[in-house]
Amino acid sequence: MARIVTVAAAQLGPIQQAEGRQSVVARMIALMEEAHAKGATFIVYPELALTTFFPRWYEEDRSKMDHWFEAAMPSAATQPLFDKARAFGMAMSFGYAELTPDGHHFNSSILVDRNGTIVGKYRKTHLPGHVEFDTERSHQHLEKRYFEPGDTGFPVWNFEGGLMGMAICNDRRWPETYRVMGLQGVEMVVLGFNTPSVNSQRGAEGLDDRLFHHRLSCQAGAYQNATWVVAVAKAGTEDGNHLMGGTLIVDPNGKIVGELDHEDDGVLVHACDLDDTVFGKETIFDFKRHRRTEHYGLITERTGVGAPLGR
Ligand code: CDV
Repeated sequence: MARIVTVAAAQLGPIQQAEGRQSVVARMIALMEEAHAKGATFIVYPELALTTFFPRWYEEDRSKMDHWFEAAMPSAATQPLFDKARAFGMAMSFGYAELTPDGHHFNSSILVDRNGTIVGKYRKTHLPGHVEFDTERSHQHLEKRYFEPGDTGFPVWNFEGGLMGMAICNDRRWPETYRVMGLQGVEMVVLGFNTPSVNSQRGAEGLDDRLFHHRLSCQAGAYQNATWVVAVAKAGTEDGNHLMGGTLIVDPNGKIVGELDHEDDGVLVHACDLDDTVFGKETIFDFKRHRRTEHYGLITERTGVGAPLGR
């Protein structure tokens, strides 16, 4: 029997700085209602879904940015989202800025089961950007200032009848992200992103290139690990700063089965058969038979580029 996960990739349009959590949660609930009407049982929202992409704003005193973070989850503002999900019997995943009780700051995402229980948490590993204000850039990207690198690694959970993993935005560009989950047999990777449509250090790299790199990364990760990938954008213009769309679902053969073509709130629903992962996992990407770990040491021994091993 097929193992179907009917997933809704729930793209959010722009969230301005002035928009409060309550309003955003109402938009997320509207997307959930649409997803439910279209038969979805699992809804995936973007990275930092509850707020504007605040790491674009420099603040000398970092503690003044704590108001963008959630000290509890569910919080008062997000409780209605959890309630609606439970009423629909809808599993969900979304990203938010997490402030832990002992004062750590992470860019996090969670898996919530159909009963509204948080069963998994992932904290973003590959933080892009910089720590200090950079006058050379067309816009700031201060994730390294406001977040610590995640401490979770890339776990995979038994969830919705399959093996589920999470990643966040920049993580999708790194093959290690998918492979660590691939080695746990992952069948679906869900991820959210906030990607500026222009490279802040190279203005010539615009929307077409950014979308190309995004698709390339998600498709390669899916194919090379025989997994579904569900990638969800926060898109549109936030206080004058444009984020690309490109919410999409990739099958385990690396093919895009659906992609949104706008930058507003919207859902993309697809019935994903987790058994479609089997062929790739048992043939060309049967890791046990084909991987040669004796030659992969540099991947964990070195972070940056070092001396060549040949002559
Ligand atoms: N939020 C992100 O991680 N954004 C990065 C940008 C800065 C390149 C991304 O990989 O899309």
